[in-house]
Amino acid sequence: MFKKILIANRGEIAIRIIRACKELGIATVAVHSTADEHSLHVRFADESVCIGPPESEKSYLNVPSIISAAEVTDADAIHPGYGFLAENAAFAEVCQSCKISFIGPSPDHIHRMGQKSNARELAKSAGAPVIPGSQGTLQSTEEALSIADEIKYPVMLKASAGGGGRGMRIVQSAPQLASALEIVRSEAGSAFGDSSIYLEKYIEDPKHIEIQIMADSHGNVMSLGDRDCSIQRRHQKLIEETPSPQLSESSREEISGHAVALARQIGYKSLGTVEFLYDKNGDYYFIEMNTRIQVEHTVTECVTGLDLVKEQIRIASGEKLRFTQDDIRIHGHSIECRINAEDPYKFTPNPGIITGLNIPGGPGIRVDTALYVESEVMPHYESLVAKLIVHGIDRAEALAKMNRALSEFHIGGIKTTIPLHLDILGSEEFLSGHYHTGSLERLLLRI
Ligand code: MV4
Repeated sequence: MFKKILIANRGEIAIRIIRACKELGIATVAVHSTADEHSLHVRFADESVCIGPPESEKSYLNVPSIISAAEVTDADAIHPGYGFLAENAAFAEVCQSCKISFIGPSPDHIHRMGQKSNARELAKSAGAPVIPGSQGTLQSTEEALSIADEIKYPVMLKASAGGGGRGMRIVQSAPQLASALEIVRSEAGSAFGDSSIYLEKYIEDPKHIEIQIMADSHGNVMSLGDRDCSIQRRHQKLIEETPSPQLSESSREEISGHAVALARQIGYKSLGTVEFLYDKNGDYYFIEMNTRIQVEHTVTECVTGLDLVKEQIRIASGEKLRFTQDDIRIHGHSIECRINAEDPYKFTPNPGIITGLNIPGGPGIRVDTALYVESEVMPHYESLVAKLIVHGIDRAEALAKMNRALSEFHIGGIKTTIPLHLDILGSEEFLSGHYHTGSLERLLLRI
């Protein structure tokens, strides 16, 4: 097992990782920008190193600075958290060449899944259903026109280096295709330095269902169930829950089976998330695989009773998982609300100093946050300031707990998404469980 882990992140996830390390008896090194000197993650770690000025590019994304911090503190592993360097294959490779363990999958797995057209082909060969579309990347406008003609419009053009909603465009009919292709190509070229594009049939208003998988280096691969992440706006998730309401047991099992088969086929070793779109006919399709610990891993922790960060660290150190698929039981229902420092109806960032804080508690309530009174929410970083997670015996109890906890939650000094969460929880569509990726935008038009 590792003796010392450097956490290449900030905020709630850095604290989450430090907590896992402490329970495993592993020493911790925090890294921080000059703006984060007084942050909780710095205080909670055994040691800390300043890695640069406030801007992410110069600190949390500054690879030489982070590697130097690991070398001077003699850390034997780096946990990247989510965001920042978490899915950067080049960074994972630098760690490897410096004899520092990267807590995540191999650079090759990160790279192969980061190329979304390649991920699609890998899923296809593992037997998972993929959305009708191109094979690999598009070679010409003629090829795009002929595939779209065959699968029928609307279609979607996607940048292979994109993902998570970046570099995508819907095309309604043939006359628009050539110009849309040029636009997506040029945007992808400047945003990702890679202009390869693929094409899929456009699925209208799907549910976003993802499967948490876990695989060790001893051939043990398992599913930890699904999450419904359909409540999103502009590809930012707001609410996640497990199990997904309105998903039949048979679909759940099938989708999980495809996620496990994919991980097994490619020899994946770490935690991972396999994303699917689930359409109005009950058909589902693989879209992407994430190779990091995700923000919403907490709901899976609640219903499985596992500590996913500890398992991720154990896997990276080469340990064998102490349980198999048959040991996994799903208990009750869990929901997470992401509390962002934003104007809840304009979705504009709202940084500031925290003047007061009342954190909800009681049975079945978990709050992951780096906030404290007089701490500062800065404009340099993403606006997630707290995750409120509830766990109940069923969905009705989880919903009641979430309403109760949201009403107790007070964050003074900044605007947050708490009022919007209360609106969503009161909406008929959310209550019914029949919500999809278009539901939130439609709800916002009515309030
Ligand atoms: C799609 C789609 C419809 N048809 N692909 C957005 C994020 C990225 N992971 C894939 N995304 C989508 N891909 C086809 N062929 C609709 C979306 C999509 C979406 C997906 C998941 C969650 C929220 C979404 C919101 C809008 C669009």
